[in-house]
Amino acid sequence: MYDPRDEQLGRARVKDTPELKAYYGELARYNAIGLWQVANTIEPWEPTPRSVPVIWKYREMRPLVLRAAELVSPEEAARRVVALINPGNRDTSACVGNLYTGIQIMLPGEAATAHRHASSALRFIMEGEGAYTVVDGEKMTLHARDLVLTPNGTWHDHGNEGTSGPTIWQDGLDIPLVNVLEANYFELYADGRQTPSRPVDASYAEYGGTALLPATERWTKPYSPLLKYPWEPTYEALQRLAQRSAGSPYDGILMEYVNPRTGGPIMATMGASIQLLRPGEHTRAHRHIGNIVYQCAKGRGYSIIGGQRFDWEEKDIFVVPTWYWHEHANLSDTEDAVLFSFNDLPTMKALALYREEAYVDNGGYQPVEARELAGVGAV
Ligand code: 1HN
Repeated sequence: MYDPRDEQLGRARVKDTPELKAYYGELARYNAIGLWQVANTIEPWEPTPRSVPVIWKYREMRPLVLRAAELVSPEEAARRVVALINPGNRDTSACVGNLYTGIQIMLPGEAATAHRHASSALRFIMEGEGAYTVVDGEKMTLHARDLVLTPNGTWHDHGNEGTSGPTIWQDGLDIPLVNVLEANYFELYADGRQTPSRPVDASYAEYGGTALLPATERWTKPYSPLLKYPWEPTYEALQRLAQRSAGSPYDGILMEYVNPRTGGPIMATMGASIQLLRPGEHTRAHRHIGNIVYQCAKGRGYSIIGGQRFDWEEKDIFVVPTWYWHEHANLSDTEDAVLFSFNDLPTMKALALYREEAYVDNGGYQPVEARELAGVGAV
């Protein structure tokens, strides 16, 4: 793409001539190019995400997810998931950057077989009762708004033992990242499904205490020993902090799900957060390196992402691509709004790529572009 800054000394400015064209042809025979042919593209002036902001309204997606359960069995599909694809990332199946997300449905009596892979996964439960996930022999019961981890290399299978209806959850994975790094593998569990070898919800019993850890255990794996972060204590912690703290000007009351052993992110490649916007709160805009996938856990509001307004309500999923200006607003004057999110910040920080900037113009708020559609038909 033409950028007037590329006219400067120090940028590649070679004009095509017949001799150069012939020379490029000759280089190509030796699997080579002139660097100046691509230099300005591979050294962008600033991050140029291929992903665009998108919202998936649960009101629209839920009937499609229910339809998947009529059309395809978990046996046929292996994982019956409606994957949410960013129009800029169709080739990698990413929802934003190198993150993947999808909506998985499990009907009463159904189960999906155990497997493992190099990519890490998390799940944020959207609705339903009676489903479970088994991760490395630990069976976890799933309830609305629980966060459950399936770290890199752990065996995992799911099922629904309830009788009341489907359980639906959001899956989040780093699969596009692991694939771009060409580090993925996939293995099927020999016995189809795992026989639990630990008590139900054991990791929460051991590691879910408030600032208490088992004294005799030494956890050495590179991910959180706590595999389930139930909703009730999470929401209580958020509300307690909201009563005491002014919060962040860009994020309101923001709390990170952490590995209780290290205080660091839950997994090596992905982090997760929960944030509360108080009634009427409208945060200031900022931008940073790192992609974020949000699910509205409670309330209603809107986010302005790259100058576009996206209105959200419970269970809507939306994405903020890296380096996009973003700000959030709670539309209610009486109720809290809560956003769950997961991100690739641990990857960006581990690679020393993280940086952030505040939006300074216009009092810290982006001007909003007029537009008719927020997400509908955007893919
Ligand atoms: C996977 O293993 C699950 O285990 C869900 O439920 C979604 C998307 C891509 C690759 C692996 C699961 C997935 C996935």
